[in-house]
Amino acid sequence: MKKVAVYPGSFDPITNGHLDLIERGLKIFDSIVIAVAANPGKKPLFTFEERLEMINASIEGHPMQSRIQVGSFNGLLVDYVSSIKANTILRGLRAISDFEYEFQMALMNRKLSTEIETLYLMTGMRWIYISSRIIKEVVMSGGCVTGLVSPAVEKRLAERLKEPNR
Ligand code: COD
Repeated sequence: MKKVAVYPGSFDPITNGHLDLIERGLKIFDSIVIAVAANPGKKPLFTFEERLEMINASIEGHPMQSRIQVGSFNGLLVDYVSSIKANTILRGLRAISDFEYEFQMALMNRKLSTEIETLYLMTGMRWIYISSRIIKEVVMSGGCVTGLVSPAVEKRLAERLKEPNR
């Protein structure tokens, strides 16, 4: 039986930290489903369609692309995981600051479904300081994020910066 993990997130936008986690996850799982939260708790900068488009553009041509799927969900994550007959949620940990939220989320998801386990991978050292939030902050303040996100994401961020009513 194929081992499938669901990697859920806001991906607002997807960064190289996310992509590194997916690549390392594929050493353990046969395939990974990137599950984009249609309406994440935090108000996203990018629409759902834009976030999906940036993910697809970022994995386009990746050597492991055939083992990466992109999905989306509304409502409870555990319901989505069950609906695609998976039983593992993959998440990343950068620093102690991530731990409290991730711990709470893993325990709540286990309370909601005892069939689903959450697996954490430590960030790659190169990406330890990268988050979607900090990427947006740097770009919106005129900084350069080359090498920290895919070229497609960098382009989209630059376009958003130029929009008059942002
Ligand atoms: N290195 C390693 N990991 C990283 C890096 C990096 N540089 N950057 C981000 N990550 C990890 C994050 O720690 C996280 O594990 C994952 O990548 C995704 O990150 P984000 O920021 O894109 O996604 P989140 O944390 O906003 O996603 C939260 C969800 C949308 C998954 C969550 O709110 C959810 O499941 N909502 C649905 C409602 C629900 O079921 N709630 C009950 C459970 S709390």
